[in-house]
Amino acid sequence: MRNRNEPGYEVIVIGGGVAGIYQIKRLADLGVRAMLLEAAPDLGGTWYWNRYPGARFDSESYTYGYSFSKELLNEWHWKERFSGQPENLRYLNYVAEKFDLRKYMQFNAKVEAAHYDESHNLWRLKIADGREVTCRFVIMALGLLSIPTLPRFEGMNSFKGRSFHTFYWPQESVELAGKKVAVIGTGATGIQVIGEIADKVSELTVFQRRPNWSAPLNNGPISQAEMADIRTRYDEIFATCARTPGGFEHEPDRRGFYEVSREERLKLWDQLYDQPGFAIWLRNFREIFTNEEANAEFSEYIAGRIRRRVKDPVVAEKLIPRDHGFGVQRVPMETHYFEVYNRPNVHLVDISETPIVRVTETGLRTTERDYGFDIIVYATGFDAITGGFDRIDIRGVDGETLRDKWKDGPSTFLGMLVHGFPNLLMPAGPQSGSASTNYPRGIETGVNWCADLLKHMSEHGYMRAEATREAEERWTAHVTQMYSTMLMRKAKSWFTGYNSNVAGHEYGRIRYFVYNGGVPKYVARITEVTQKGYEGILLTAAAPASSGAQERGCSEP
Ligand code: NA7
Repeated sequence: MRNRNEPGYEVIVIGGGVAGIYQIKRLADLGVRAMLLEAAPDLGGTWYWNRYPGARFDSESYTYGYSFSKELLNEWHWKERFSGQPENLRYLNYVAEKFDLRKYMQFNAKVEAAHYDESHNLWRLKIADGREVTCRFVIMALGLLSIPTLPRFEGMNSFKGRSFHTFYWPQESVELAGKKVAVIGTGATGIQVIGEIADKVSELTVFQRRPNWSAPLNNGPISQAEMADIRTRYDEIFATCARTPGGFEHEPDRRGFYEVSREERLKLWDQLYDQPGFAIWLRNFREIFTNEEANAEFSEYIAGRIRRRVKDPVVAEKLIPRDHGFGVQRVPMETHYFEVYNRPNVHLVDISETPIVRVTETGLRTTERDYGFDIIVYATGFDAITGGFDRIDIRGVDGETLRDKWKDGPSTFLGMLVHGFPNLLMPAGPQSGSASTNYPRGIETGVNWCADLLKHMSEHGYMRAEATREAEERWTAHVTQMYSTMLMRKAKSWFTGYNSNVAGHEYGRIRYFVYNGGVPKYVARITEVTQKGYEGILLTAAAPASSGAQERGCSEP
């Protein structure tokens, strides 16, 4: 029998999405005794869950896939420029099968608690089925948008039809034909689902509290010949992603907004509007992100586009955001979204004017009237970034809970470590380089860095890694300071920690969730930390039972 005070695994990875899958691959390659625990019945994370019609990448597919294996890159054919959920889940399964990773994964294994046992320098994890597993290192690959949140309307359980959050869209196909459907929420998800189902349902009623700025995705198929060409350019594509602030193929227009004439600006915007993906956001002038006037001028350009696409001028005006400018939050990408409102079976209800007062047995009641529905879809967003952490009882040194430590917002070192929580690593944590960028590119960076840290520790006999308080404070101050120049700081969005359905996440209590310095700066900083012998991280030898931490080395004075 195993000694209760020896870790059962060297590393446990929590979460089997894009980050967890690659993390376990790296650990397997290193020969580390590791296991991955996933709450869902199978792997895939975001792409396991979000099965709503229209769920797809906003990254170009070939920049979203993993870059670590040439063989994988040569084998996989992305069939659409912005691939949809079913294909994305097939891809992740393909990766897991190809590299024989399933043997390291346990499903239906919801971790409820993770407590650091200081005297034995190990983590004790409690799984919902009652098991306890232990490990030296715990790697949190919990996902940034993995905790869906519902409104708190009265009567939600009384509805006799079907209702679900988009995250939990049923696995079996949902009959939409002939149905009266309500969608609540017009964020990126609502915009995708509305565009996709409008012509499949009998009546679609959209309940919009605030409109979002949105622009055409301009998706399209990728032919065999195009894919063959992409394969020859993968090195170049990933090099571009590594060079750009967002980690995408899109490079900002480095001419100054006011250095070019208005005609030049309009010419650029006309071109960008027809280009795929985030070009409209990220190939734009950099002032869009920082300068109110520049942003307002561009927002007005997009408003003009909306007015041209929506026939009813009253509806068009309702679809134009007034409380924020274009691109101060991750831009929802749409496919025929605005044209949907020209259909006779689609109705827009502005719930900022006539709020929903309750859910009834047959539908929804606003301050104005009752609506009858067969299906209510909640596209109401997520307890973003820290939600996954808050749902686990994580306790570090002296029983301090992470939930308490982060109650007013996260503080981390590099978005990957937390002072007081030794040997807890987050390859794509809050304040890391992932959230505001092309997510898998950030994930690979974080996963590799965490794997390299473990390798370094193993090679040098270190058993315990903990960010110093000073390093964490400096990083968090740096992340906070970077918000000050960005219009994003004003956004009522998950980038600033706003969620009207989660107590304490009201607008105005800003949470510094994302690193805004861009990919190259982030990578340069974490590389510098490594090169300086993991500066800011206290690396020590094992802390054997009750003998206290026996410091063998410390990489920072
Ligand atoms: P978002 O962007 O947080 O959008 C949620 C939407 O739901 C937004 O329009 C909200 O309106 C609306 N909402 C939330 N709660 C309510 C209540 N109680 N009543 C009415 N309307 C509500 O989440 P998404 O899932 O769309 O997108 C998340 C990310 O996923 C996205 O950025 C992509 O990167 C992928 P509000 O704005 O709060 O007035």
